[in-house]
Amino acid sequence: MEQSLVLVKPDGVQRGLIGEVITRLENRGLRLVAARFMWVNTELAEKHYAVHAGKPFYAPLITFITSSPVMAMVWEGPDAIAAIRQTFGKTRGTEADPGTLRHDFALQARYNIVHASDSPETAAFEIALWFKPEEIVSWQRDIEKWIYE
Ligand code: 3AN
Repeated sequence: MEQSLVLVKPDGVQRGLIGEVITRLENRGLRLVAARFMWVNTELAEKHYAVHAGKPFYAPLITFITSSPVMAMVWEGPDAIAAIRQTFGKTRGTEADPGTLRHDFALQARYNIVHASDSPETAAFEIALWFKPEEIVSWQRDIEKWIYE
């Protein structure tokens, strides 16, 4: 099983899209294993986006992610990282495939509703940054026997 950090970012929270994001991931067959609704402080924001330090969009990105609460979650499932990124679509709303969350709800790059880990290495780093090991819930959905081969 693969795990991914998922954030419903300030724009998604303010637009009332937490339920939409969760519904899409539940419908896909993925399993929620951790969740926390929270304000992000600058220290956490800078650690999370450290790979983007120095890029032109870095400072506004830190301001944005700390501007309103976020819904932080960990989702799990077979090929969860690829599945979630496919469900969310490309970074920029106008480049995201029709039917993806970002296509359906976003236009540009910064205000793109969600974050999802982009590799197993990134996922391990991000999950450890956002959650304590004891906050990850180990469980199974009974329906999974009809979804996971
Ligand atoms: P993704 O969230 O699709 O993995 P990343 O990791 O490349 O995208 O970028 C992290 C975040 O930085 C994006 N979610 C978005 O909020 C912001 N971002 C990325 N590229 C741009 C850009 N060209 N202009 C403004 N914000 C950007």
